[in-house]
Amino acid sequence: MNARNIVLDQYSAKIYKNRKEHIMEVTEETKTQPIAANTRTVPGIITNRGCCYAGCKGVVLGPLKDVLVLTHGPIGCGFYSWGTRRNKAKAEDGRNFIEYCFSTDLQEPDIVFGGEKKLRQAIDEAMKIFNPKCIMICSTCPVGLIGDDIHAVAAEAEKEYGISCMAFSCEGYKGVSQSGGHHIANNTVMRRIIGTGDVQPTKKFRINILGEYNIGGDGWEQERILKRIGYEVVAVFTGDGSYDALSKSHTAQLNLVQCHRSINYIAEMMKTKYGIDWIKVNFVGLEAIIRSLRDMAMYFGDPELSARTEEVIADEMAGIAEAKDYYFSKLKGKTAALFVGGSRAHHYQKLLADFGVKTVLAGYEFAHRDDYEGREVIPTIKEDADSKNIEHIEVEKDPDKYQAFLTAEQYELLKSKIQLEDYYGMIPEMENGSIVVDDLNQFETDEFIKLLKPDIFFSGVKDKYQIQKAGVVSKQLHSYDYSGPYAGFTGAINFARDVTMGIYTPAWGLVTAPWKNKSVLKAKLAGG
Ligand code: CFM
Repeated sequence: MNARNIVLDQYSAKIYKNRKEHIMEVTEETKTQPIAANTRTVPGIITNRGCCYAGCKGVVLGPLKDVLVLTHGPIGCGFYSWGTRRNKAKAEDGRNFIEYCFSTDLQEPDIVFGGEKKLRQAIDEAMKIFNPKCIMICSTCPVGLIGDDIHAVAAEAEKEYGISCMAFSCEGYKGVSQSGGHHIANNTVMRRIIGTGDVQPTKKFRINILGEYNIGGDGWEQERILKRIGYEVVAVFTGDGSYDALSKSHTAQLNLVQCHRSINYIAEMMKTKYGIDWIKVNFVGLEAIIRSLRDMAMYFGDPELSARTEEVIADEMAGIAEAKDYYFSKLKGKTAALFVGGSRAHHYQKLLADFGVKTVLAGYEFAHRDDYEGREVIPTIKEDADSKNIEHIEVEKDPDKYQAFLTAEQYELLKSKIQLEDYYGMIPEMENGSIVVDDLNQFETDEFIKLLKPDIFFSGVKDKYQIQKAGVVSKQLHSYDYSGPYAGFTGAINFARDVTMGIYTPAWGLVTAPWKNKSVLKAKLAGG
C-alpha cells in the first residue's frame, strides 16, 4: 500500500471521504487530475491555516511602512500578528510603523455597547501621537458580529483630519483561510491607492514586483539584482512598501508576480485598467531566477538589456560557484517535505533541486487549484505591428487546450521562446511517487514523517516543534527562523548553508519520536 492510502485508511469513513480529495500520490495518471483545495477544514482537525484577518492585515497591508494599520478588535489578534512575519522595512521619511502594534483593544463592554466610539478615540490618539498620512482599519471577528460600521468611522476620519483612512472588513471568520483576506486587501489597495500618485517616468525599464513581502530581506536582494541589470523598480507590493510607491505603481511597464496566490487580483486589475502586462517570476532557486530574468529581457525585447542580463547572471553565478558546489556535495541525495502557505512549496522545490535535494512531500495551507495544478498565465507574443506587445492567455496544464487559443505560428513561436514546463504549477513539476497534501494537519504530519522519513521538513512555527520532537529538523519557510534572505543568488547560498547546518546537527538522531515510546502492542494498534 502506498503512503497516501496508509494514512487515509486510519480515518473514519466520513473524514476519509473528505481528506482523500486533498491528498494525492503523484503518478502519470494523477498528475492531470484535480486536487480539492480552498475548501473548509474538517471541524476538529488541527489545521495550520490562518484567518482572513491574517491574510489582509498580516500579509498584504502589514508591510506598508508609512501606513498606520489599526486592528479593531480584542488585543489578541493585534498581539499575535505583531512582528511575527518578518517583513522588513527601512524608513524613508523618518516614518516606519512596522515595529508597532496598533489596536483598539476591545473589551466586553465595547462588545455589548458597540466599539465605534473606541475606534474613533484610537484614531484621534493615533493622529495626535503619530500624525500618519494614512490609517488602515482592519476588523477582527467580534467586530463583524456586533456590526460596527468601520467604513463610516473611516469616512469621518478622512473629513476631520484630511488624511486617507481605509476600512477593511476582514473579520477572521470570512472564508476558509487567509486567502479571502488577500482579496479584500487587494481590492481596496487597487481602488484607493494605485493610480493616485503622479510621477514623470524617467527610465526605460520600469517594473513593479507584486507578491514580494521582503521576508528576511528577500525583496532587497531582488531589487539589488534588478537594479544591477538596469531596471527601475517603481513599487514592491508590499514588502518594504509605501503608500507613495504604490500610488505611482501604475506608471510601470510590466508587473512581475512573485507570489501569485496573494496578489493575482491586483495584477489582473492593473492589466484591465492600465494595460500593464504581467508575468510570473520566481526569484527563489538559481535556475528559476535565471529563467525569470531572461523572460523579462525577452518581454522588453531590447538587445542591450538582454546582454546586460546575461552579464549579470554570469557574474552572480561566478560569485557563488564555489559555495554552490560545496553545499551541493553536502546536500545531494537528501529528501525534503514542504508545507507552506500558497506559493512557497512550489518555489522552494526549485531551490532544493539546485542543491540535489528531492522533495518527497509538498503541500499548501490555502492555495487554490490553479496553484497546484498549473493553470498558468504565460506571456505570448501577439502578432501586431509592435511585436513586443504581450497578451495573456489562461493556460490549462494540458498543452492541447491552449493550442486552441493560438494560431499554429503563434504556438510555435511561443514554444520556441518559452519552455512552458517551467511555468507549470506545483504538481506537474513533482516526481512520480511524491505526495501532495492540501491543508496538511497535525495527525497527517506525524504519519507522513513515519512513512517518508524526510531529512528536513520545511513548515511554520505551529508545527515546527511537533516535527522536531519526531527527530526531524524543521526549518520555517515563512519566517526563515531569523535568517535570510533566501531569494536571489546570494540568498540561495544562505539557504543551502542553513539547511546544511540543520541536517548535519547530530541532535536529531538523539530524539526519540513519541510513537517509538509506545508499547509494541499499542504501537501496532496505532499503526506505528
Ligand atoms: Fe504568498 Fe507569502 Fe506564500 Fe502568502 Fe503567507 Fe508568507 Fe506563506 Mo507565511 S504571501 S502565499 S499568506 S508567499 S505569510 S510571504 S510565508 S503563508 S507561502
